[in-house]
Amino acid sequence: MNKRWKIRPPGSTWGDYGEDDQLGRVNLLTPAKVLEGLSEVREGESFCLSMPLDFPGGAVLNPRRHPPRLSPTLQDGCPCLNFPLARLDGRNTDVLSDDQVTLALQYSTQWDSFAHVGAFFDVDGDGRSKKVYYNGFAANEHVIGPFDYSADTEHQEPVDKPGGAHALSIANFARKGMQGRGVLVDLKKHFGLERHAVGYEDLMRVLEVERIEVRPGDMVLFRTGFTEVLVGMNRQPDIEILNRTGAVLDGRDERLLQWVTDSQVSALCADNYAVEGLPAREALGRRPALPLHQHCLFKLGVPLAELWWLADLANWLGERGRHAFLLTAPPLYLPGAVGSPVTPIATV
Ligand code: UVW
Repeated sequence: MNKRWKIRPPGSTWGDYGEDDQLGRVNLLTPAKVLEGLSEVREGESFCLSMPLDFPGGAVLNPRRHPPRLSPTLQDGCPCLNFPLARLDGRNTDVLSDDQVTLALQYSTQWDSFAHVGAFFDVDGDGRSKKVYYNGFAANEHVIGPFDYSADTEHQEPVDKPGGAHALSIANFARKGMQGRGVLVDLKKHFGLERHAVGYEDLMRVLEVERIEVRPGDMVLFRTGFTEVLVGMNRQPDIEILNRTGAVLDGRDERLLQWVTDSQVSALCADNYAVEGLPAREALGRRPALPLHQHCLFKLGVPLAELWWLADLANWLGERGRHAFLLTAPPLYLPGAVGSPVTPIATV
């Protein structure tokens, strides 16, 4: 019996990769998978799949997330930018600059860890739902915040423990390396720049028409054109336009979710805001607000990545009728963090 759960969510992979597993489908990024990615490298050309991290600009895409603020560190109380070390010792010839940043970790091109979205679930089978994350890691036991919030009242208890994701943090993916075979699906080519909810049928048609083979362990990248429109707004995003821009996965399409399960992809990455469409389509009764996030991050252990820059890679591959490449996309090795900026590199 597992220490943290007796009952796992239906359709989840909890326990499949070990009792204490924190990598989920990322386990499929094996040495063989890295070699498979390497075998897709034919020209040795590399593409940076990140936007500059001060995009989107402002806080309109998500009011919780603000642009990075850079500042110099302090050297004896003096901002350390262009600081002559001769001020410390007259013989020194050096000039020193050294800085720091306040950064919302999911502001721009990013990875979501499994600590990003959990759910209420009755892991003990005693009729009481608990706040848990992938593989039963528990809120305020493993993923610790300043308050223990209750769902249906204003009630909250302060938590007197060191905060952060002590399990499931983004550091797990950094240590793993996030390298393997990447496959790009160009949804912009098929659905244009208008908002379009891509369901199972749509996706199957694109994979078939493009003859794209998605193999177990692949990291799948969806190009929608969203960041292309966003970057064109030059850090002054127009949210009305963006809310109507680009394809999004339909997280309420059960067949699409089943495809994510059955295909055994190791990660889903997109150039749009949330991979899935938010708000998701209406659904009756109690249900996740972020259904694809819940399916991937909570149930399967499939990381999501968002706001990637895919235009250059997609155009290059498209001109050559190619879809696969070596993807190398480690997040920051930042223990305790829920999300992370990333500078993914595709090598073709
Ligand atoms: C949300 O909070 C909506 O998360 P994400 O950036 O993963 O879409």
